[in-house]
Amino acid sequence: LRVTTFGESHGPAIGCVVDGCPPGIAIAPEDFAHDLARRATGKTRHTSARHEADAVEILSGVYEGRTTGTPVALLIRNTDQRSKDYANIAAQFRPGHADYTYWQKYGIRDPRGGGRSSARETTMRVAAAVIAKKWLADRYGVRVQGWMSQIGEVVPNGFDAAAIETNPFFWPHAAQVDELEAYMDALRKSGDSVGARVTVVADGVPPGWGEPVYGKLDGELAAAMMSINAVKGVEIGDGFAAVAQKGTQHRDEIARDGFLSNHAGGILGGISSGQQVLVSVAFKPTSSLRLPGQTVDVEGNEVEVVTTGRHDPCVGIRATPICEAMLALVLMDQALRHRAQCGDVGEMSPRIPAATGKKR
Ligand code: EPS
Repeated sequence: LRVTTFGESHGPAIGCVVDGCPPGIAIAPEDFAHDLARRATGKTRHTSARHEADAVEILSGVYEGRTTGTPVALLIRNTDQRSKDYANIAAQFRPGHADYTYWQKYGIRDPRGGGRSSARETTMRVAAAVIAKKWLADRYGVRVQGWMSQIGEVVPNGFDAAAIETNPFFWPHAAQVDELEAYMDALRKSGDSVGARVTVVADGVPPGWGEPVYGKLDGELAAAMMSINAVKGVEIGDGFAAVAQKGTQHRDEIARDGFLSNHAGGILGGISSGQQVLVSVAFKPTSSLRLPGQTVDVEGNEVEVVTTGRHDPCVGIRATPICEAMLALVLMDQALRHRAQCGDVGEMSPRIPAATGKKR
């Protein structure tokens, strides 16, 4: 599976090409609405006020409601650009922003809405993954779900999966939502931004997906998550906490009916173990701030930068569907690769039954 996106935040449209989809996947323009709305701006006061309909046009690869096996091209037209917001920073670099590196690399950049480095680009990842989520669910019963597992210093002090979709933060503990609303209101008033952590899991992944050395499932997941704008860290399973663990603590012992723990995050030696695949992603605080900061302009003069316009005080708030999308796309790719090499799951012999067992 190959996915690429195109388009800029303030250009006429954004889009993606999803190449390598099996034929016969039922897909209609309205299938995209749910996940795109989960990611969109302008839904609550805690995210950017830009209003985009995010209506998907299917340009190719689908005939009479089913994928044909040819590249699927999806397009979303931008409708709410306010490019004058960027006039004052067109010749300056926001500290902490890709403005600086784009300029150093290319010597030219589209400053409107951050151009290609805008969070707007993630829309098409979510759109592409609607196809992947559908295929994974229908073909293998794999289900992908994410939630916000930290914002600033605040962590969930309870977990209820049913709470995740009932609040604007994808927070898994309803009793804390008022606290988060107040936290975000104070942050927005202060003009500052904050980072966040998002956790995504995939249930129902059979053992065997991923390649043992090059193309490891965890390696591909890390690369996919790090390719999301604003991501600074990725952990699989216990991740960096494994540093302080003993082997007896970290190893996931195996009983006849399943693993007894899941410190590995469902991946051993780059290959899925049949347990829940667990990935956690760190988002940096947004760098577009109205609080003045020190920087230079394109001539190298020291200047003070102030970013006006509509910005997310925490990009992590909208990141749950984006991380889900990257997890689903990587899993679909790995499933197809596994199938190409080893045949379908269950077709090989002999194997012990998958130890899907208990979670941590
Ligand atoms: C963004 C700035 C805002 C956000 C945008 C990401 O856009 P603008 O400058 O045009 O008001 O709304 O996010 C989206 C439009 C989106 O769909 O995610 C930025 O600086 O990254």
